[in-house]
Amino acid sequence: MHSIDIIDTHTGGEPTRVVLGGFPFLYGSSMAEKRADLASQHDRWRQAIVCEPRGSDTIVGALLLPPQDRCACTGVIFFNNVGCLGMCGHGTIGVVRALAHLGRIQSGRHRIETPVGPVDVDLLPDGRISVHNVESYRYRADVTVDVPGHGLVHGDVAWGGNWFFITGDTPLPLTLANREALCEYTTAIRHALSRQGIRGAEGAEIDHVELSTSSPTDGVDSRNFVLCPGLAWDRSPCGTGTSAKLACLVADGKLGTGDVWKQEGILGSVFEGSCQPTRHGVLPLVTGNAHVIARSTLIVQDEDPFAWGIPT
Ligand code: PYC
Repeated sequence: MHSIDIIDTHTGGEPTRVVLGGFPFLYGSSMAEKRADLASQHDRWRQAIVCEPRGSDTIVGALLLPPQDRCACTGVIFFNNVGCLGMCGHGTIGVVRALAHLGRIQSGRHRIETPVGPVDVDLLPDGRISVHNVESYRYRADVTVDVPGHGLVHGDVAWGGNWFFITGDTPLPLTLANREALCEYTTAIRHALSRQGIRGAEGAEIDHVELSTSSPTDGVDSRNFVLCPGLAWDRSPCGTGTSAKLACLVADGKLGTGDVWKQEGILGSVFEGSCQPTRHGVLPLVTGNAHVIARSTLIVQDEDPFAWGIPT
């Protein structure tokens, strides 16, 4: 039998399952190497933690690990129902909330090591959490993809810690009532990108699709709908998706240094984004909030036919 200690949080409705202990030792001298070890040797643990019957397609796991750099407060590897992620904005906000709940960090700046590099975070005096995300950039502008049943769809390919195809072309308003149709549409885009060989830098798969429109909400700049790699939609405004969007706005001259961009998801939760330009893109700052919703122990019993979860 195995016991895994967890804290569940949600960030604007999007769940993060923070794993505190009980996971096998991972080999590697960086979070990227440890993530590779997790994926090749311990994938059933990922599945046991986030997939049914203990989890769901929407849960992102955040495995806390001792950092390599002693200035960092933790290392983390994010994963979901189908595999590991590079970075996760809502998940980082959830991790900070969990660490604060445990009394491991106080208000102020902290560093977290991720597989795509170190990320600084601020636990603000008002309780909100800011993530200084990895450098984000637009890789290709105005790309056309032919989506069966929908025709030509135009968008940008951008990096925000994960790869995104971002488009303003949407057959329906971005509302909760339309979520199933929006999932079908973005899934069709995802498959068309793959079939047509449209990829990120160094041939990376584009595994997030972001629909982005103006917002009907006063004071909010934009509303998005993000399809995640496991084909679940992000309940939050997506931290890495917001970062990728900021990079595109700056590349188009639509956002200046220090301007605040308010980004909502279809549940109405809002992230505030701003950024500093760099030679290749931008350094995004994404601010949001998260809440602790459970602290528990997952049990994995050998005699359970679904001990290691149900694959998505
Ligand atoms: O907030 O970056 C994010 C994210 C990625 C996948 C789900 N949420």
